[in-house]
Amino acid sequence: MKKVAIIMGSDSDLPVVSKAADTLKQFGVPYEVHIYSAHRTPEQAKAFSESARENGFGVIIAAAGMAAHLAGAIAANATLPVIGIPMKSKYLDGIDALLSTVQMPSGIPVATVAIDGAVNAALLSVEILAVSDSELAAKLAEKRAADTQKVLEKNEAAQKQFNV
Ligand code: RP5
Repeated sequence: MKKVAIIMGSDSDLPVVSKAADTLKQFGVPYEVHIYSAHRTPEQAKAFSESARENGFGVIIAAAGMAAHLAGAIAANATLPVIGIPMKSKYLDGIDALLSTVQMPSGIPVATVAIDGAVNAALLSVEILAVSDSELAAKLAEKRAADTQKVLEKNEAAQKQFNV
């Protein structure tokens, strides 16, 4: 199976981005975590992106905050699907990173998830890999069904508590 790369701009992103790793682990999808910054380590970010396909990756998740150029810079140097996670920061609540990540020019796509949307970034990665992996697709269907069941149980509990 292809690996997912989880790249983040700083170790300060780890508390949120580690949820992507946890989610991939639940699906048994192999992944690697790296800290590369578009601004602080541009050469390393470029080298990683350029060699990602030959190194066995199928999807790259890139998380960054503030003037978040990481996902775009990685996408510029790779033709693998790149999923951007805009990270919330203390000044502009992540709107800065959201706009920096989502507003890519034509030709260099970045699939951007919600601010701090690490779980969805991982799920989208699994969905991409599951296009050609029926076992993984079955695991996704199972998770959807389990999630639906949880909401139905909460609905039932709420009805018992509030509806006479
Ligand atoms: C971005 O700047 C990082 O992705 C992080 O979200 C933000 C702040 O980084 P630190 O100053 O905490 O290292 O590049």
